[in-house]
Amino acid sequence: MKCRKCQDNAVINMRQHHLALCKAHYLEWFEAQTLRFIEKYKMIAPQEQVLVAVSGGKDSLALWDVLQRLEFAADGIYIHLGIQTEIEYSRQSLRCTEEFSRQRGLTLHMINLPESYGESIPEITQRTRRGKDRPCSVCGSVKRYLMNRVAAEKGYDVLVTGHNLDDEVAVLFGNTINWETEMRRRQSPVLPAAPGFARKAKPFCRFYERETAAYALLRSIDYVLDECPFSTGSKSLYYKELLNRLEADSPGAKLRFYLGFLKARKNGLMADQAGAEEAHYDLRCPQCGQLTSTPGLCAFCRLFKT
Ligand code: Q46
Ligand code: ZN
Ligand code: ZN
Repeated sequence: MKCRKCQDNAVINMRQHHLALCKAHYLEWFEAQTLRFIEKYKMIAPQEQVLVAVSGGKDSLALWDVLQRLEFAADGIYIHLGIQTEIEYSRQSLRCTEEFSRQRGLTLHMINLPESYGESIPEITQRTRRGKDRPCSVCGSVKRYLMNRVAAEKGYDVLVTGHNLDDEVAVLFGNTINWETEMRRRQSPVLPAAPGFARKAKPFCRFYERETAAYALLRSIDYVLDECPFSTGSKSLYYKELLNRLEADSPGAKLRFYLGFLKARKNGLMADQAGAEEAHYDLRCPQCGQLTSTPGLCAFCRLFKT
């Protein structure tokens, strides 16, 4: 297979775009597409301060790399979750993240959950008996809270995450077949800022996972290869498998599903697009001062209430 642009050997063939590219042209295409999505969905304005949620995985490190190449002022935030099973997931992902930021001289904010709050994610889950063996809901709310707080306290304009098309389509599929209309209403490439909360954006939401993986590999980014051990057996992995089968039979199906959703959204199908999930957060947590939607302690402080 030859590169569409220069006739060198192609390193990737994107069937959904009818496009095969060599290494140099793929890297160029990937950066240009990222910028196009950022501009199209008004994710980041040129002078804004960006905070990248970094996990040590391919998507978030690739995103930080591209934003830096596109000359956005992008710092990183990493949350050490204390997930130390046999693969020592947290230690490996921290190593990749720290090396990445050190090599490029980038600013990395770090929060070490066990050190700062005395407990790891699995320990909080066990003590609070929330989620049984699956700590993902506790983990998700802890990460959201800490990232929102750091973004607000340090004055970042936008918090970006490395969610790719496969992630977004799996969430959309789950929310659709379960009729989670409220969740679906909030799914968007960009969520506007609300008082006390930075804007949120997903610049990779239109890239297939294999495209972000190819970018990370071709740029020789050293990322953590293992998935978090708690992702095994999750609903979202199951949806991804189903959607992969659909994609194999019908190339481009995932992208069409997602773009169709965005079009419907734009045309007002998701009525009352109130915006950020935090739009109704108008009360303050008496303990940490963070904005919350219900009276009393916020969800994060409630986790640590003994
Ligand atoms: S890190 Fe946390 Fe994920 Fe691991 S415990 Fe679940 S939510 S799977 S992105
Ligand atoms: Zn080429
Ligand atoms: Zn609180």
